[in-house]
Amino acid sequence: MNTKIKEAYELARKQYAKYGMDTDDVLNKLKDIPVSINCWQGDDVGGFEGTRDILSGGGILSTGNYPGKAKNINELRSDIEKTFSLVPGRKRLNLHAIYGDFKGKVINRNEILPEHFSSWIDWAKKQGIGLDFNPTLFSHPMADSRFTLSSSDEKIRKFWVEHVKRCRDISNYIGKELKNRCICNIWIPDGSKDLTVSRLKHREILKKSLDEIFNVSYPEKNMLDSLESKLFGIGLEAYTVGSHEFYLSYAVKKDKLITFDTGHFHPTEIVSDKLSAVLHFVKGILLHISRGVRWDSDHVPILTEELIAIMAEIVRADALSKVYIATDFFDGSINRIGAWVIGARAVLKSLLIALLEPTHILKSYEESGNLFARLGFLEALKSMPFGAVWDYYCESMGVLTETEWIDEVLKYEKEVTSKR
Ligand code: RNT
Ligand code: ZN
Repeated sequence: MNTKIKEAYELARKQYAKYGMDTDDVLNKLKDIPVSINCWQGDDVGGFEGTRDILSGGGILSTGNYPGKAKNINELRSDIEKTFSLVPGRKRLNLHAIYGDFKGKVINRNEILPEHFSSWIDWAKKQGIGLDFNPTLFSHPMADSRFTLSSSDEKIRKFWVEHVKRCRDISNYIGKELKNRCICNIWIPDGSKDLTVSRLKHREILKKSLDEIFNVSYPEKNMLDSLESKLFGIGLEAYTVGSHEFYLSYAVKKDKLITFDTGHFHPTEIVSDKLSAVLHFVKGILLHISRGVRWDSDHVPILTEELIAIMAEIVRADALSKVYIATDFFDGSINRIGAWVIGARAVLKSLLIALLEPTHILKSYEESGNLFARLGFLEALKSMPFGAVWDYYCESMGVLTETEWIDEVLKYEKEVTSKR
């Protein structure tokens, strides 16, 4: 252990102890909180179906053409392993259906099977991690109309119902094989660009499709379902079928998880305040941590005030067992492994800050009506030495500290990704 890091940690430890916080305890907790990292940052949401070049449309668009992106399953796994080595603590991998190991065959979405994911399961076992899953209802000719599960064309609707059913079955298989519950998150790109008259009709069709899909139930120890809403997307400016109110109502009624993607609300709306509002009514919350810049742009998460506020809300509500933390970003304009590491580490740093908060002191000020003191203490916490705790955590987990990891990514770029 680097002595400077150790010394700085000892000083920080004393400072936090003054406010009743045990940093060793906090780090012990932090290392067991899993973060599900999205596989699709590695190849701009491309996948391995091998039937198309680059995605557009469907509401998903990764911009940038930085060289070296993973072109096959081995390259993607190697990049994920490099990323994981630079992120301390428990990781999971969040897969999309298009990332199956199809071995060069063209397998349509309504034909995918658990066996297409068995090499991912073997890989996950080796890594000692859990997997999460997502049906892919975009970037496909059957999604060109921009209506999938809510389509009034029965052929299209049935096709997608079948796809999602199979994805739930695959999720169940993954959870069972890994003995580690898999969350299956459903997001659809349905909606339209301009004023839509049959708003109710499409929502009724979506409800019917979901009811059909959830007709089959799986053991909760293997899998849980989550539903992800959105306000708008490219080509969905006027109407999104799966809106926040729609899915929240459905999730409450059918005891499903609700997914909050931090980029899926009005730019001034914040997810941190939604957690405590819905927590008592839903089975759980899946977070998609992303950073929207002016819109749902899926930029790399960084240590923003809102990200810290989200984690603080989870910790203050003692809701770590009901809130599942996942990332959802894709930036193809910078080194993709660097992007992954920045995003994942920002999530962990914000969690660390939240866990280090002496909430009992803030609460006592609040309860005694001492509101200037509450605000003053919140301000004081911003300059507490969490960085020293973070560096110590990285070192003790055998992971490079801040700035050091940058050189490691540059080295990997020189030796591996630049040669692709
Ligand atoms: C789209 C949703 C969704 C996707 C991934 C690829 O707006 O955020 O979660 O980003 O499924
Ligand atoms: Zn998302």
